[in-house]
Amino acid sequence: MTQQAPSSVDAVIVGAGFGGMYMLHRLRKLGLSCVVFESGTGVGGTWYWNRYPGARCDVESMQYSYAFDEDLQQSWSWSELFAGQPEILRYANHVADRLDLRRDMRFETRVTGAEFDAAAHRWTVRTDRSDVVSARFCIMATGCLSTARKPDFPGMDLFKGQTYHTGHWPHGGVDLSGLRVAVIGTGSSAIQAIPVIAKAAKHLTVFQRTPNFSIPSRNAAMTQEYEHRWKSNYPEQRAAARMTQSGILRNPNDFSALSVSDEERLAILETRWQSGGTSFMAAFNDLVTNQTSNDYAAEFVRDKIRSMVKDPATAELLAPKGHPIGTKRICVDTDYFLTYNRDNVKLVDVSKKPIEALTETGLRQAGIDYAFDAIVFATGFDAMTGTLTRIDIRGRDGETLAAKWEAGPRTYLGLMTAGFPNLFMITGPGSPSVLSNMIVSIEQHVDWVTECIAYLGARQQDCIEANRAAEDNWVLHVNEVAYKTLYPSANSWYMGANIPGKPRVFMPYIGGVGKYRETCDRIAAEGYTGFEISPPVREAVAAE
Ligand code: N01
Repeated sequence: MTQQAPSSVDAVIVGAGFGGMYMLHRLRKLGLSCVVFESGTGVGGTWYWNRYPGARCDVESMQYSYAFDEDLQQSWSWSELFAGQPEILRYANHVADRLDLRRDMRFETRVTGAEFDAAAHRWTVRTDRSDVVSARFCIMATGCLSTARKPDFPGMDLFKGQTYHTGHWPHGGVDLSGLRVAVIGTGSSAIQAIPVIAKAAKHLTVFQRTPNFSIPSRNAAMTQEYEHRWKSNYPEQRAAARMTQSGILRNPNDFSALSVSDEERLAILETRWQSGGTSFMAAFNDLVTNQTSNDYAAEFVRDKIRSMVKDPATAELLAPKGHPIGTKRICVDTDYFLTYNRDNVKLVDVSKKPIEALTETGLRQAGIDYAFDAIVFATGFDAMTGTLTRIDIRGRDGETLAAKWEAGPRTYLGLMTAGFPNLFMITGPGSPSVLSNMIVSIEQHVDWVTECIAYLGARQQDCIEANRAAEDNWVLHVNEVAYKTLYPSANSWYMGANIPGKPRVFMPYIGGVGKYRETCDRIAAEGYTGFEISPPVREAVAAE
């Protein structure tokens, strides 16, 4: 049974993923009363929802884990280099037990609205269980990829078989054995799911609109030696990771792909390919800024695809040509391309002839009727803004967040947005977020928010709000930095391109985790430059 929420708290936290969990822990330590609302039945966020076959993190587990608690990081052991979803979810539950987090969490409860009362300096937060909670702070730990999206093909309700979305996979698992299965989409989720589904299904048809670059993960069982190498100086390694570009220690080479001979370039790319994972993109320092350098790396991967996939026509379809490598989220896989050598797997190109409709028995594309028992939508998310703008958030003067962000998200540091005092975002648009190791960025944001709230408390101040001019400058800066790279040239979800009608704006901050942290720390040390801080309402009235 989900307990009734308290009617008044210091802070409402929305979401019980890694962001919401750590936020609750920090604010409790500060002595604040909190309630966390979570629409799922348990903690874990992304790792609670994304239970599709093959789901696994593509950042190494020794790095994709909380760093704030030395006992926790020393005592927890990962079984593989890249943990699978079930293990990461066990870890999230372990942390929730260890810190006794669930007593302040209300599950199966979705926040539907939050309204700021400028006269009282308080938020009124409403849920779909009719809770009405008054709070001084409202913290959106809602995740960047939490609103799953299905295309609206005609006949969506006609299909009589089973349909699934990778981001809302049934908790009991799905038995696809012996079935004719369709997967729509070839992003990170599909690239992980397809090899596993292919092994179970009688036949698998993959509908691909855009091929993606993918690097083998080279996942393996964790060895004691490797674990010890990390744990013997964990705090130092974590500190070093915090100052990198991506929040991941991955030995970046600090020279251009154009500064070496053809042979050396190939050898370096081959070494990165063999060691596996996203560190491939750290082979040279200009892969996402110089088109020629990028072309070398992209062609290298295309050649690998051609060498792995036996049918030349299928290989050519799988070899991405329309965007620079890395400008859509680089994928990491286990046997993805080799899966297309199986007799029971077929690739269908829908780039020029889109899926026309779902039918009672399957789907229609290019005038052909395909019959399936199950259709898997691996079609992604309304990323970064979708979850926030679906909540009826009303700031000062009743302005809604959805209206304010109509032409694209506007934030100061990805932490706050002007007109919405005491509303914080964890890894919001305008922060490194999805371009980084999410746990590193979550910890940085939670720490910053906690220290900011402590600062207000220590000075008997009540309210903090981003200043519009500072926000305008930050939005400008986020754009300037993005347009120095090749990223905006791709039709990616970073640009909102996967959602019809979504403004084309590069949403995350690409300036780097380390530099961004320094900026946030400097702004806090200067007394929160670019923010307006105000005293409690009674004092403010008395001073007038
Ligand atoms: O979603 P996506 P995802 N007809 O948006 C296609 C993180 N993640 O769930 O590219 C046909 O990347 C769409 O085609 P196109 C990671 O950050 C992390 O896979 O728009 N196809 C695309 O191929 C990742 O980037 C991990 O042309 C349609 C696919 O669906 C993010 O989540 C694992 C279509 C959607 O790909 C999202 O990944 C998994 C249509 N109408 C995910 N509509 C790890 O850490 C959409 N598509 C490992």
